[in-house]
This record gives sequence, C-alpha cells and structure tokens, in this order.
Amino acid sequence: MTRLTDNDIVDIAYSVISYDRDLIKKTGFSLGQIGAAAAGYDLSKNCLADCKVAIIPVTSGKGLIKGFSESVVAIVDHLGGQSFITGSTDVRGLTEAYSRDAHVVMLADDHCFAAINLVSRKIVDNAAATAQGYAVALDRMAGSLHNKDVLLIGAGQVGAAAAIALTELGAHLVIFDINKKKESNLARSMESRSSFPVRAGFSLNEALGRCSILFDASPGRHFVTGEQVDEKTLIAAPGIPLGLDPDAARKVSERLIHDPLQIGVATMLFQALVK
Ligand code: 2YJ
Repeated sequence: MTRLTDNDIVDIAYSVISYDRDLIKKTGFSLGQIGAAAAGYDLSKNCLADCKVAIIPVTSGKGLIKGFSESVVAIVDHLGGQSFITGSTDVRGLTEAYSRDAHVVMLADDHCFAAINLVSRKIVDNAAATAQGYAVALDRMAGSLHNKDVLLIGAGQVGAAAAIALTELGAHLVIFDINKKKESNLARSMESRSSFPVRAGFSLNEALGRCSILFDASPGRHFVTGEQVDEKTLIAAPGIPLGLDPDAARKVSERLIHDPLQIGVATMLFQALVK
C-alpha cells in the first residue's frame, strides 16, 4: 500500500464531522454505520464508550507522519471511543498502552497498519478492513450491489480483499489489472466463491464501457479520464493517489467515495471489537 504523506491527512482531525456529513449525503449512512456493518458489529450494544484505544506512534522506516496519530484519534473519538496517543513511541509506547489498560492498540509502520485487541487477541489489518468498509460504502451508495456488475480495478492486496467483500454483497465482478497475470489469478481464485462468472481479460476502456459501478483498488494516478465516466458512474476509491484525472474527479465528485484513512480506521476499530 502507498505510504501516506503529511499532506494526505492534514485535514482529517479538523474535518471529521463534515467528512461524515458528506458520507451520509452520498450513501445514506454514517461512518460508524458503514464501519459497523462491514465488521458485523452491533452498534446498539454501544460498548465503544468503554473502549480505550491507544495509538502508538511508530518511528521505524521512514518515521512518523505528521498528524497520523492525531487523525486516528479524531476518527476513533468521533465514533464514540476513548483514545489516547502514547507519550512514548515504538516498544516503549506499547508497554505504556498495556500499563494504561488499553483494550485496543493501533499502530502503523510503512507497510502495515494494524489494530490489536489486547483482551481478545484479535488482530485486524488495515488493507483488508479498508476493502471491506469501502465495499459496504459502495453497496449503500448504489442502493445495493446485488446482481449488479462492478468493475474492480487492481488485483493486489486491497483488490483481493475487495473481490471477496463485493462478491459477498452479491456483485458480479469484472476484474482489471495492468498486470494480466495478477488479473487472471484473482479472477480464477474468485470463480469458486461466486455463483456468477467472474469476467476479466478486457482493456481498461472496454471494462469501463461495460460497468458504471467501479471499485478502484489500484495505486495508479489519473488513469481514468473524464470521457470514461458519466452521470451514472459510482466510484469507491480507497487507493492513494486517486486514479481519476481531475476532469473525471470533478464529474463524479458527488458519487465518489475516497479518503485516506476514515473508512479503513472505522472498520478496523469495529472489527477489533467483534469476537
Ligand atoms: O506512526 C506514524 O506516524 C507512522 N509510522 C505511520 C505510517 C503510516 N503507514 C502507512 O501509510 C502505510 N502505507 C500503511 C497505511 C495504510 C493506510 N490505508
């Protein structure tokens, strides 16, 4: 997964309420409702209020990202949890989280972002959680994905998790990746899970011509142009940077779900709390 930059997340801590308002406008559901649905978490139990979440800054690799821990805190608190950033980083931060009785820790290096429930020992990976959360958000934005064609762009880690989540929501998958080997491997592995044929082998332009519901799980930038989208296009795009060029992004802005952390963090938190 692409490493986030300070710039990608600069606004999150200040804009989580307006982010959520926008998500409700597009999908009819809040960030908490989408994360909980993706995790199979019962929001009426409301045990989040008693849940202490420690965010541990991690300095390894390329080091801290300015505002990363604060963004995760803002998202968790917005959902109703109680979170804190450990005063120390890395291993000392982990010992601090334990000694302050955190129920869940969240920590990320350059390659992996995990939530670990210290009580139940459940481990949740951001890439899979993000795919699942975005699949539910796309389902809600579309009314339902049941029996609808969905073009999945990108057959990497997020794409593979999205393929499963979209299939479970009843979507008929069309898979595209610039790496044709990865594309056909994912299509083949999905055949046994889907009661409908999983289609692949198209050019991007052909695939975009067949589907108006898109899940962009690729790390590519600006490869979808304004002529390839229209007023029916719906897009869930967890990948950073955005695959749409500025013209396409402008045309679909009211039907585009794209954020650097929010849906992934919400889904991770609820998944960490589910048995
Ligand atoms: O603690 C910090 O400030 C840093 N070690 C955070 C590193 C954040 N990691 C990434 O951006 C990775 N690519 C994984 C995050 C996936 C988010 N969708």
